[in-house]
Amino acid sequence: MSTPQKFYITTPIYYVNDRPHIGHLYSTTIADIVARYHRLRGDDVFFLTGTDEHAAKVADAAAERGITPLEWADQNAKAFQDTFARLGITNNDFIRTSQDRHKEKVLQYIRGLIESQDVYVGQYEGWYDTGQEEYVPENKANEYEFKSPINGKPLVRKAEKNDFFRLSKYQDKLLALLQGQEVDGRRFDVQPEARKNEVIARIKEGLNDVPISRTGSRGWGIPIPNDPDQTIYVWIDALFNYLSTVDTDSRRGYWPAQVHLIAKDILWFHAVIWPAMLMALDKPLPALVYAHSFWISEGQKMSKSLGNFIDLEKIDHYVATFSLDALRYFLATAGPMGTTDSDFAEAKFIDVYNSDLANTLGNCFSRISNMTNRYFGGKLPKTPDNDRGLILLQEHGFSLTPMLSDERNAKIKALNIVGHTNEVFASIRAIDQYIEKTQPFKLAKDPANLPEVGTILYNCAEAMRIASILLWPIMPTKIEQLWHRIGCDHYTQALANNGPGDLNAWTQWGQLQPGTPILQGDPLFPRHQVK
Ligand code: ME8
Repeated sequence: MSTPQKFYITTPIYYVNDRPHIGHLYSTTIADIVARYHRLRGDDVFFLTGTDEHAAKVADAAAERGITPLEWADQNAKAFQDTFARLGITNNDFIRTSQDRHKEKVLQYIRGLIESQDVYVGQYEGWYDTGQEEYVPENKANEYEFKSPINGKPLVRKAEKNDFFRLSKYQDKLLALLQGQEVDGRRFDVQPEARKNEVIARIKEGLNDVPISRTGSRGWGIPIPNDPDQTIYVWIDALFNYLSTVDTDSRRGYWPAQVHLIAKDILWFHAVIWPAMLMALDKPLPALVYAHSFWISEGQKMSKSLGNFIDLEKIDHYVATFSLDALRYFLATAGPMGTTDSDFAEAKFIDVYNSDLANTLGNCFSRISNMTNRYFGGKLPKTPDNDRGLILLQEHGFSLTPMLSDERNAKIKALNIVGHTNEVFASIRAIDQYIEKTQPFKLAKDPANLPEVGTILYNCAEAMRIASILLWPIMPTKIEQLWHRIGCDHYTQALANNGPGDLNAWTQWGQLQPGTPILQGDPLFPRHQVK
């Protein structure tokens, strides 16, 4: 066997000033789906998420409660960890920026930047967005009417002495990289295309050097060596998490990351400042930064005051009512990948649930298992000619096996999970059409037709098996239940504890053994009745 390919994917590390909400769960679930897909392929995956703790707003929130910043960070980091664990997220590590393993590495990187002559001491004055922990350029502050475009709170005028990183020096290299050129043996991409073009346009306006330290952080943050007044600017500290976590003897091979998955709000840091710092440190660049758009809720921007926040309580309501996998499916297929925001609305959720999960996937599997039980005593019948079975199904639009591997990998690589899922569902609909056309339920009335009915049912079960494998990364729990009912527990066993799958071998046609018991059981996705 060849050595598995390394695949490293990250989510943003989330601020611990508050508890997780649907936006955090969304990025982490998409990354989880991609990580699981790569494990299914047999890749050596490292999937990282975590928390960003040294923000001033964390210290503020702690002060309001009369506890230390670390105590507040501990509580919320635990809320993120528990939520992700409970919601089936398979991250390989959880980095907290307050951990020593991170802080030690950051100091090492800062020393590296100082040695590279790309850091100097300067004076900074400007408009600061405390919610986002970033300075807003003068022209933008004006445009935003001196309020945060994210949370509407007033921008704050700040002046301080800081250490600066010579970002301006990297302008030409960054432009060339984003325009698809190789620079000093490196490549780097930002997606979606429209977002990349926005970044390119902004770089062309000219890059200013950026502060990498802050004064007055009241002891919360990583102190700058030999300058106790200053701490490392929380954004610089945070970006380094991607590197610090894998900068150990056993993990170094994972760098550079294949994907940093983020949302559009934090693209500038990831598309410009991060690659420039990595070049200054002479490190390889991540292959792709993908910035998705935002969830809004019931047609409006999510906000606490409007009461339309999809918070942990609402998330739990969806999980309890529809199942965790249904929530994952909705996030994956109705979410804001690409450049448009998506509306999280209950009516839409129910619609997607009933039409795709209850009526298509669940119903198709029920038909197959019911007929197998009715006509063949619950044992998978024999088919005289496997290849002919596949051809028959393909004539009805089943298209999974021919495009497995390359085309599918290209889709996942481009994070086109919607396209991937649409194809799998088109193939499940093709199984349904094949049943409609061949009418095994009518044929079975004459015992002379049973061999033909057997062929049809075998083909359907086999097609469903292949489709189910491709859906596992999105709906692992339900698909493992389905596998149990078709005698495929060995997939579940292989994939347990983040173990590797063998996508290519598993998706070859004709592997279900005739005679295998096909279990009926309750519907995988019971239809949801709107009260
Ligand atoms: O920005 N829709 O942390 P953060 C979709 N600590 N995704 C959303 C969302 C929404 N409405 N709201 C938030 C930070 N997100 C920094 C990051 S990384 C080195 C440091 C998701 O807690 C999305 O991924 O504000 C967004 O980029 C991230 O949460 C911001 O999380």
